[in-house]
Amino acid sequence: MEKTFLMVKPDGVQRQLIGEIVGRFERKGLQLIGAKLMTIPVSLAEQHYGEHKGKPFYDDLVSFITSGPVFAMVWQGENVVELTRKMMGKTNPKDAEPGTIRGDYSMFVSKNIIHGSDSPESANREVALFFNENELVEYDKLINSWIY
Ligand code: DGI
Repeated sequence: MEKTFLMVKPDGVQRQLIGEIVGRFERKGLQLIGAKLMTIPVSLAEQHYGEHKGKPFYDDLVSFITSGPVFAMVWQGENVVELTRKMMGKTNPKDAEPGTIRGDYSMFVSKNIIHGSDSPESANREVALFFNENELVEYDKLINSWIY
């Protein structure tokens, strides 16, 4: 089953949106297999956002993501990467549709409350960056026969 890395960013944690965001993915039918509240060290933030190094917003992005706790998660399901990107909405909340997480709860591109891997390849890379194998829990979700 496909996996993805999702993270409620420091603004989402401070705004008490963890439960709301987790609830949306649960109700969709996705399966949570790993989660932790953590403060990201600068070195991990730089690896995670390596593709943006050199861009004008890079330094602010690294300071923002390390500024307070995040809620890091691994979810699995069929096409979970594409599905969760759709549920998150566009990167800039001004373009994110109502009904999406960013569209419903955020106003500004650098405070867009959630991160989600944008391809199965980046999902594998990001899951491995944030989680050890022994932090991921494989289990049968009995309700799956009513979902798939
Ligand atoms: O995968 P996404 O988070 O949707 O988007 P991304 O990987 O292109 O960018 C990572 C984060 O960097 C994004 O969630 C918010 C921030 N960002 C992206 N583009 C801009 C930006 N921040 C500012 N201030 N300006 C930008 O143009």
